[in-house]
Amino acid sequence: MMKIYEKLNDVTNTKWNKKPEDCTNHEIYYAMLEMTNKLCRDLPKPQGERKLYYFSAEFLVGKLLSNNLLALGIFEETEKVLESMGKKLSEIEEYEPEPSLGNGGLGRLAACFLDSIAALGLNGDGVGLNYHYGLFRQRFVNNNQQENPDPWIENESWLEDTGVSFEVPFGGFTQKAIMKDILVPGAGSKVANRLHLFDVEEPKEFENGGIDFDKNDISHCLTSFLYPDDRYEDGKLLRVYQQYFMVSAGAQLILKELEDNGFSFENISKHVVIQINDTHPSMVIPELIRLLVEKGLTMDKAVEEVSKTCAYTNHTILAEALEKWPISYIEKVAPQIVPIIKELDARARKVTSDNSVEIIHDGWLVNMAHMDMHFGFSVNGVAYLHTEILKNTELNNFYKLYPEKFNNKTNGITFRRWLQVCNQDLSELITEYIGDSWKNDAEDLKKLMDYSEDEEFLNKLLEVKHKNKIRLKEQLLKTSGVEIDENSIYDIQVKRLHEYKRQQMNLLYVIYKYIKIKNGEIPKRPITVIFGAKAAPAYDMAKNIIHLILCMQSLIENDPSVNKWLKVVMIENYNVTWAQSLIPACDISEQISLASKEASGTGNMKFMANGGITLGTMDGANVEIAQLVGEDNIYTFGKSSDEVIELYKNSSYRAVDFYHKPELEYLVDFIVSPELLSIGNPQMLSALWRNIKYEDYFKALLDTEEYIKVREKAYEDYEDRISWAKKMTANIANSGYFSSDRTISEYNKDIWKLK
Ligand code: 26V
Repeated sequence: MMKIYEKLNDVTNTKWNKKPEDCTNHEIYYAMLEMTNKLCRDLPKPQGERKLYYFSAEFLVGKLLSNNLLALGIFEETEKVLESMGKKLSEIEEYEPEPSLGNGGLGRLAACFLDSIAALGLNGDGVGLNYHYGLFRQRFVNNNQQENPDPWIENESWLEDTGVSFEVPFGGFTQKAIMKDILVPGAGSKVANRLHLFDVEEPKEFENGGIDFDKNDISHCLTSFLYPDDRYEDGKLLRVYQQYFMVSAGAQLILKELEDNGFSFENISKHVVIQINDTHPSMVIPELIRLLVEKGLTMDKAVEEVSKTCAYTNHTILAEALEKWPISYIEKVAPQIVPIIKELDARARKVTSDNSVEIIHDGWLVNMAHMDMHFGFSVNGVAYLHTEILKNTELNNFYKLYPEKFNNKTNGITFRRWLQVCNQDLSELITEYIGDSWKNDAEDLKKLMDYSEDEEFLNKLLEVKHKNKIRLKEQLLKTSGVEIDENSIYDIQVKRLHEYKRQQMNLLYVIYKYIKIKNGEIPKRPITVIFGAKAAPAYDMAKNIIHLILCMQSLIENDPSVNKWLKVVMIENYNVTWAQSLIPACDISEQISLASKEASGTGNMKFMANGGITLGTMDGANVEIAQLVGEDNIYTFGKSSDEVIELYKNSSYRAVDFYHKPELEYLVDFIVSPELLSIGNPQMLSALWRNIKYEDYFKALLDTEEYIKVREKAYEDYEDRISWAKKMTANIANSGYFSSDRTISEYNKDIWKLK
């Protein structure tokens, strides 16, 4: 026993001269924050001659209180102590602000990885930036997305001052980088790692307004927002400032720690491994070379060592995300690394005469991923299919040059947050039947298959799902006044808004169903279609899609002939906290990207582990889900990735031909129907309509017909509750493969080689 009450009492007594039971929930939150952070601080750092630095522009850590209590092994005891005072942990946690330090899957993956690295007791820290206002807070105004600052740093927070800082040399001025830490306790390992977030000394304060600001005010605004609007040059330059700031401070930290440990810089690759998460941190390669040369290494030696230190993860094949920066920008931000990038380009040109793999294109454009692949020792994709596509098509020229560098690491999620914390009832049910070894090894969830025909278990499983659906209903009612029916099917698509993810195709189904119901074809059971998504502020088509979701929500809500049977709910400001209530309540998980475009997906894994049944294309990790659960336990549809790749190669997809099919035309045209035009913005709706009809770059219409059929079939199957519960069981039982503990063990075995 930890004597939690005494520890809490110490804090509340010192802080406010009160007993815990006399504190408000808000006070208890601060007291628990202080108590928990102290317990984390008391944990030793993992030992080892070799250390991982996970560099990432995003760490979407979510709320940390429950997670950290669980890692410290005091979650249940704390709950009991709070209960004895008439308090609930979930209510106290409402006072914890969620840091929005990420955009979506890439950032959440980094957070799951930190959790697993610590749980496995591995010596590895995260390196990133301390954005004060996050991505943005989303509000809906007139059926449109409005972006506001999303502050999360209070006087008392998980951030710790370290007293450590570095000078980052920008062209024309230096900027001090202050290092703040968030502690990362490992579940069961009794050690804690750190997430190092670098910050400027005097960050600008934003009031409640929008997210526009003076992008030239680098020294105050560098860490204001993640991904400032980069339509214009000042925004693009600010991105480069952010990236260089992060990697220069991170590289200096690495050298400081080498020195503190008495290791020689010559041996850096023996003691350090850097994982470059997407291309945002790629400048760490030239920066580290520069610093090592400053320390006395020859250029040859520095290049050789850094190449044995850095490993690159690719998270997407979408061209827009594979960063290329004009060398003139780098010249302005960090002129000292330009000669090194040129040197690396020259060296790469000696390896091959193939210009397609050059680092500097046409003498002016730096391809960050190319630098990573030439001067890193590992290149990995994030799901089996994605890695195959990288090897065989997108990065084939690099694969031919360096086949030994390529490897797959299928993504994973931490079951601690995504099952134990977010779905306590399901966790208890699982433990009641198979014991709790699954908490240490998620593969043990397989034991649940022994109960896949056990009606008592299956009924209990359905009851748990129902309870979670009621909980979500109550939360929605409280936060937004929207009322949903717990006996309806909860069909959920939550993820970044992007045309390739095809939220617009989901909407075409909603339109289909709306028209059917209007025509008197009532479904067997009401359907609740839930969306959650943020659109990048400069991505107009994504905003048009959000607009259509909100207009459909309003149209249906106000139509008494339909609203008993169909409901659309768009979650405002979807984030990790929302995900933790939505995922346990989900019946059907929409994973409907255009095949070949979703590198992996990780939401798909979270839904699976919580008994949501996937309705999806054979894309990303869906392919692996399908393989694990078997065809009876997933609904798949759509053209294969090979077929889609072929369509792009031949430019042979014509949206308008699909549009003219009688099954589709009336659905697409509904976007500009009088009903919708009277609710929404005609320009936005017509732009979306025109885009789908004439362009549809991500081929939503290609799979719509089949999608509608399969979705109808899933709804029909749902009515046989016991056989549905069997599908749920197969999904939960086979989800263990997607534990990020497994993913991290593979990274360690194949790439990092720590311990
Ligand atoms: C793209 C963009 C585009 C708009 C402006 C800001 C911005 C920032 C970053 C990116 C890169 C997106 C890369 C990404 O998030 N990939 C996702 O990575 C997940 C983790 O591996 C994976 O599960 C998802 O399939 C993949 O889309």
